[in-house]
Amino acid sequence: MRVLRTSPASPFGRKVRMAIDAVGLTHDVRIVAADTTDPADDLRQQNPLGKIPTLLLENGEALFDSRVIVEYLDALDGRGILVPHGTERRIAVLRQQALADGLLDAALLQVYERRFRPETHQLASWVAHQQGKVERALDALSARLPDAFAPGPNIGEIATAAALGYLDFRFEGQWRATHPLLVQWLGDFARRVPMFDRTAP
Ligand SMILES: N[C@@H](CCC(=O)N[C@@H](CS)C(=O)NCC(=O)O)C(=O)O
Repeated sequence: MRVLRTSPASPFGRKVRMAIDAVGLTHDVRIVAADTTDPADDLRQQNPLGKIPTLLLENGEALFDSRVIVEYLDALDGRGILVPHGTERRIAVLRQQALADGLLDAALLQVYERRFRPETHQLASWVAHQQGKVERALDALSARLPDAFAPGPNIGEIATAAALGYLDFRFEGQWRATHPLLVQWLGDFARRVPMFDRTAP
């Protein structure tokens, strides 16, 4: 059986768990918790980067990062659910994923700055630089809500939901006050994709 190394708090892990469900593989992938800060966790043997999510295949191969795992799931599935067929749609959805993933990278860097540096060594200008990316990405997501193609959900939608869910989890949902269209979009997504609530941290 395939194994997904992840943790309940990981937004990239949440993205992949939703993607696994979207292609109907939830019961074919076992979730095994990983601790990225623990040198004794065999995650570092499985993925030299020591990052989650990492997908372990039955042939012993390990897949990372989340975008490669999504490509694998999409190729396995073949129906174009995660990444729709047709160049225009495909590129639009992959670009949407890149935007949401980039938002997450910038949010995670802020969390790590606070988590791993003593307060006296934290750089406010660096945090502000990352927060600028988050805010511009939110504006862009709001100005152009993720395209939905039947049957879906596609990876642009899934990655966007994972990113907004992380801002709810780690940044007290402050984005909600300034981005009502995205609030509505996420509510609709959650109703359409039950795995969003099921993977909440
Ligand atoms: N580009 C990677 C990002 C993955 C990532 O940043 N994962 C975080 C947890 S959500 C992690 O493993 N952090 C631990 C570390 O960087 O050492 C992906 O798409 O999978």
